[in-house]
Amino acid sequence: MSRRILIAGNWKMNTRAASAAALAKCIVDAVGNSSSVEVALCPPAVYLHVVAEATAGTPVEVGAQNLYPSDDGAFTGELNAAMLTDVGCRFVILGHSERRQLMGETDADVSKKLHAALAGNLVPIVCVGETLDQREANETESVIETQVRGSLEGLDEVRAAGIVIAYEPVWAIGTGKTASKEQAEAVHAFIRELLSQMFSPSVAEQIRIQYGGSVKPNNAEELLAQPNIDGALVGGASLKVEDFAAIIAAGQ
Ligand code: G2H
Repeated sequence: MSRRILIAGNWKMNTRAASAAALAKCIVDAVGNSSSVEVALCPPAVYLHVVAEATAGTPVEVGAQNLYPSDDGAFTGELNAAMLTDVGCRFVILGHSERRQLMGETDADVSKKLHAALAGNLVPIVCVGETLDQREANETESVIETQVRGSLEGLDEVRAAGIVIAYEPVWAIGTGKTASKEQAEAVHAFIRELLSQMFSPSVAEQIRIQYGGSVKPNNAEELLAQPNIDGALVGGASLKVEDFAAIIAAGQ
């Protein structure tokens, strides 16, 4: 089955209101009215409304970088799924390795967020990935399996089909080192087989698995040409219009 390529820009903690609006407008112009590739921008939460306004009525969609898994209440500093959809989000990135490392997020946390996202009609982009030490110790598959099973705990087949997984080897994030197309495809194929066992072969065929980690214009085409790579979660290069547009073009 053919899965639609999803290119998402993870702006992380970058931009200001004016530069976020300008960047979003430039990307809207670059994408045009129709695109075979799905494109989403994930700005810092305070600029979600700015980006939602700049992309309104266009094919470019908006995503958040995190959520808190609760209804409204006494959770100072947090944002829930209802708030994110209210400002125009369709996607939410969950369990990014920076949050796992810096904020101590666990697979159990990611699972709670995943269910909150789905209950709130958001499409979760669930991030998994091994560190360099783990890869060198030949633990990549066991680490990924633990993260996928833990992060998707309690997920049923019907809802599973609509989620997105992002494989982001930690050693390739923001380092300029990219997994080779063979390394990336091997892990993506492993994840798809795992999803097939967890849910069913047909559900596994529907789940999009993005690659993330120093995706640039010069490596996007070969990565996106792999049979189990269904898109890219792009950090640094998503902040440069020409680079991000070239990555989108590579997925067309
Ligand atoms: C990985 C990626 C975006 P970068 O974190 O999620 O960032 O492309 O800068 O490695």
